[in-house]
Amino acid sequence: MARLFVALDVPRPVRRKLLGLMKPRPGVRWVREEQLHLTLRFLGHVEEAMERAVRERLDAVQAAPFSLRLGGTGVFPGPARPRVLWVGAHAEAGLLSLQQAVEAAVVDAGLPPENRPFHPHVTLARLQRPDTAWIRAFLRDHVDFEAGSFTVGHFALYASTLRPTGAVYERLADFPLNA
Ligand code: 3AM
Repeated sequence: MARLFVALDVPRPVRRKLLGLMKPRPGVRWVREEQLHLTLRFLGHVEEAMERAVRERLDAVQAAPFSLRLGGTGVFPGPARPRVLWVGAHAEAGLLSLQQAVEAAVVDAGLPPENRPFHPHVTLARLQRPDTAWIRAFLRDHVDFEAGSFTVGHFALYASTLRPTGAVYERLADFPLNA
């Protein structure tokens, strides 16, 4: 059984801009450059047969390439209990229609629907200590942060393996956008 998710890759120039935010700080576990991504759908642990069905349905997704702009920063679940520090994605039509097509594909494959709202973001760091003063200052300093725009021409299926040092992601398959 693999722990899977569907995500967008972040191209190198945009990753470099995100890396520029990552000043070492105790209790802040920054995401490694090669692991930066925007999750479209977390699938959880799935059996091999279900993984095959999901891959088939993802292969059949019809969606056009679109432009995506990353900017702004925030925390999950909220400022009172910051656990994840992220850069936002502007929720434009292209992104939302791909996310909906991916959702329909995985439900069609037999997985239960996601009923939580989609908050498009790229996780920058996991926060191991509630250093709320530092977080507040970071969010204030980066309120106008822009990481730039890029064209999304594919999405990917990833496996996530949980390790004591954090999750390690492996790209399993690429799905081009070509509608
Ligand atoms: O895009 P990010 O890095 O925020 O937090 C996990 C990560 O999201 C999320 O899926 C991505 C790849 O692991 N994730 C992990 N467990 C999850 C769960 N039970 C989850 N998302 C929703 N439900």
